[in-house]
Amino acid sequence: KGQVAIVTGASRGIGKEIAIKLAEQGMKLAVIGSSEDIHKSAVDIKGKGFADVLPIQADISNEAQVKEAVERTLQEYKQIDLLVNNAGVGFFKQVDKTTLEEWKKVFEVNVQGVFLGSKSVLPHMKERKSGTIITISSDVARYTIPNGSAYTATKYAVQGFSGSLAQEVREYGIRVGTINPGMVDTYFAESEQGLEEKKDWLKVEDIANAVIYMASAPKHMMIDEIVLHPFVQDYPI
Ligand code: NJP
Repeated sequence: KGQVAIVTGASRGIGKEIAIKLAEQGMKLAVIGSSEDIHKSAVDIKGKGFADVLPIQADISNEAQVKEAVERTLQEYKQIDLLVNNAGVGFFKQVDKTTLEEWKKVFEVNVQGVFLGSKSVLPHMKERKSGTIITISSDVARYTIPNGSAYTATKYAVQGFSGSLAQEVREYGIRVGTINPGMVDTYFAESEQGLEEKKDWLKVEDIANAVIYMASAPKHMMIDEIVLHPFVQDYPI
């Protein structure tokens, strides 16, 4: 209670639900999104009875904007206990049909964004000798899928990044983990939420509950990774 979380990519989908569940736990929030929708999302969350929601419109792949977002959060709340690196994009195409711009974009948001978000909160967390960084990765970080080379590559990268960071910051009492979902019913990859064909997929609440479980682990316990997928999804691991 009274702790502070930053959730990236909270304009909709998984990130918005994570923010709501963290607020239910009594946390104060800074929510980040690159579009104006982040302001509407913050209004929705406040409408559920949670006052401390600071919307910040920032592109997670832009170093200056991410730095400013973290500074604004510290000005407002004086501390940051949890960073949830959730913002992500994806597209699914054959390699020879993928443009360099598409390749760069998915790496900028999914990998550079996780790097910049983490880098920006670390000096503060190191100073306090406390903090948690959770990244929403993907179950495709554990196997491969056709037409998903760029997206899959970003999630393998995030997995490597988080593992290394976890070892690096353990001496500061900072915990780092990933949550690796299978298919989740969101707006991901230009989709819509609530489509009939996605009725058996994971719900945003499932991922948000995993974040709560990981973030509230007792001090003596470290949860490195949570993998979850729809019961109906093939499990080629
Ligand atoms: O996607 P979606 P999800 N800077 O499209 C924001 C992973 N995942 O909730 O920028 C800052 O509904 C965007 O806001 P805005 C996935 O890889 C998903 O499913 O304002 N924010 C929106 O809030 C990703 O890491 C599935 O438009 C940026 C959010 O990101 C995470 O789950 C499966 C941004 C995207 O919401 C959340 O994705 C899986 C930027 N540059 C992993 N660009 C799945 N859905 O099936 C975008 O394994 N955002």
